[in-house]
Amino acid sequence: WAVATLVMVFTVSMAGCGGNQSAAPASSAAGSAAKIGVVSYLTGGGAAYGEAIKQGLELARDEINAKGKVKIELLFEDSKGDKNEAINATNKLIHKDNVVGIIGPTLSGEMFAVGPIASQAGVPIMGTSTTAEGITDIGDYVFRNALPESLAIPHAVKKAKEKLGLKKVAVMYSNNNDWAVSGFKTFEQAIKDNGMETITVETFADKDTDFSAQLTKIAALKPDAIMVAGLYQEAALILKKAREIGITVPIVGNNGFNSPQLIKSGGNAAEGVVVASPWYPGKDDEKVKKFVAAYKAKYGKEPDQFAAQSYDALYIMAEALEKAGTTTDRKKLRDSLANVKDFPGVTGKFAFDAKRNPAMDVTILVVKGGQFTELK
Ligand code: 1QQ
Repeated sequence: WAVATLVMVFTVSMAGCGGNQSAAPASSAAGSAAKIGVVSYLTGGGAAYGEAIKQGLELARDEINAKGKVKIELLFEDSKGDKNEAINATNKLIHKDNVVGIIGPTLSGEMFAVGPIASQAGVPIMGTSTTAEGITDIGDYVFRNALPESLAIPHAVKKAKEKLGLKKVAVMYSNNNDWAVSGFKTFEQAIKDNGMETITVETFADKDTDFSAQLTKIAALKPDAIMVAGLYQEAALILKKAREIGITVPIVGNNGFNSPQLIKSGGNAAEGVVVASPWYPGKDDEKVKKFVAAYKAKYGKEPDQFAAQSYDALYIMAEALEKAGTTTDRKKLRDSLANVKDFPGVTGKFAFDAKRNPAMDVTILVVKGGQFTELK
């Protein structure tokens, strides 16, 4: 109710400001920068996701602007991982800043909250990390270059079963996070499809810090592995507690595990973690090497998956703007985005399918020596 009320109040107050139109009001002279809004999880517990996303975008923006074709201006808004903050940020970008398109938000739950607003206003919005089931079903203006977990998780589960000889597994997921709930369902299906058995399902919530009850129960059941759908904050604590109480079996994670922050917070307990990703910085590919070198030069560290996906996302937006021949027309940008094919990104060759989801390759990673390495 609170959300619905907020949206209504905003819509009414903006009624005189010319919202809900297909083109962003052209306040700019021809040839000026395209305004792209960014809604990202920049502060709070999951800020390492947003920080990587911001850095990837800023590097791409600087490179694109230096090339002198389409110019991009990025307008960042912090969602703090909160649906209401994401809604306010999206409304501001659409109605006040008059952006031509939006990149973000970071969490699938946030996209379920703001995707309908952008769609209704006719503003293309592209998630770079929103991996839950059903994201692009929100509407024709909703895109993602994030690899959907319906594609990633089955690969991770299959490979983990083959390499680690799994038969019976325990599953844990955050039940107040839309993305983790979706990930849990995808895990369950993949476990079934690979002929394994789920011997228990344990839930927790985002921001929980004590996982002893769930893990003590799991330890007594002696599974061959634990599959966890959760963000790195909770996942790192789960890993530590599991190892502390003597659980030594492999742990398979979903997209939340793809941040190096999991390894930083989890330390030794993160060793052996398995996760699927479209990004692998050690890939023998010229484009990847160039990106990794430029990122390291700018930020003094290797780019993670979230940085790589946002870097690609801005290039995809820029290409779509260039092909559409506009910096302000939201409808033209949407249609141009929908036609992006064979884009050579650092996360692989990229195209949107008919439902504005990406078609791309997956690598299965395992944490070894404090690093993500390829599980071969
Ligand atoms: C989602 C995710 C998260 C791990 C992003 C940080 O994949 O919410 O869809």
